[in-house]
Amino acid sequence: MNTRLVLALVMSGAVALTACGGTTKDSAGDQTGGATNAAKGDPSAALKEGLKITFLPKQVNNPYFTVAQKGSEQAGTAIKAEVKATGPSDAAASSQVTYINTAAQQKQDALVISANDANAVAPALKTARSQGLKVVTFDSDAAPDARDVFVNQARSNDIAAVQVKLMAEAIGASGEIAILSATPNATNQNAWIEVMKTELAKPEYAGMKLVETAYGNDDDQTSFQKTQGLLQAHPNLKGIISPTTVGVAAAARYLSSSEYKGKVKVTGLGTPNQMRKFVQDGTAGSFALWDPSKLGQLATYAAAALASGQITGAEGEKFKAGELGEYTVGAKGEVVLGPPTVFNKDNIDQFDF
Ligand code: RAM
Repeated sequence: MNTRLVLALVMSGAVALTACGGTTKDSAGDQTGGATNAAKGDPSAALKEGLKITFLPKQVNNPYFTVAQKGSEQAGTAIKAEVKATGPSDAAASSQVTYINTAAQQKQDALVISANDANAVAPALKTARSQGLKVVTFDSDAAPDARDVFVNQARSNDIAAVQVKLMAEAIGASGEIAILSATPNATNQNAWIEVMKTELAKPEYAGMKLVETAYGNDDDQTSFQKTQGLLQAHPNLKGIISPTTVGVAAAARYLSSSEYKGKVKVTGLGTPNQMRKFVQDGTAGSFALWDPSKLGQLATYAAAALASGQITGAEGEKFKAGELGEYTVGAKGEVVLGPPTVFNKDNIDQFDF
């Protein structure tokens, strides 16, 4: 798999090659963040066995998080930790609060969470941390003073830039485009959208005009309907960028059975397994993502390193993440998995997630 991943990354051409397992990577942060820990960890401290780790995704019925959960469980098995996955069925701002409280009450050692809202979860996270729980955000950050470490899937700038580039390639850098996002409060999508707007202001994208940003709330049906709404509201629409695996699959499904198939382009962040049929039927060309399983793994290793006292979340600390190699905590308590991968008809069959 690693060899094929290397090939695919090289073939993609759009991204640097560092995302494969087994390599050693350093990271530097680019999102808002800030580890509050002044104390340094003890790198020689042994990883504790029997750690209790709660895995809390934005929502449980999202295939992206199912894959991330598998990675978390895989890491848990490797380090003899008990990983318990739980979470809400919707990605609403405060839907995770009760799960955070429960993790603290159950005296879990660490919480690995993709936050639905940076601030709505913060008070519960702070209370949990004051009771000894270590908090790792992954995928979507919480307020920096409410967590120890943020494991980012890739640098926000890279994630945003690749999507604008793919759309420009799809529509000849000309025409109206829309964004179909997740929830309006999602830290990750909002960060990417801000950078996309900056990208779109560059001279090479002067022919592209962002006419609307819609929110499908990471709900399949809502995203499907919002796609229909965008197409009706903007008869000259040339493309939709959906920086969410739920949104991009719903948008592609709508387009694939509509008169717009192949005419209105779609790209964004999708899982290869959800997007395969739309690439094969010509609805979608290229799209991007990282391996959610590796993201779940890395976040869980970071949680274990924190709970074992190896790291505190301070910049420069290093920890081992099993087969993923060694990682360094960057500025603002951020650890970066690696650059995104671009998928298209030539490489999509090499991926199974
Ligand atoms: C959805 C979620 C997740 C995001 C991916 C790309 O599954 O919104 O947070 O990282 O899309």
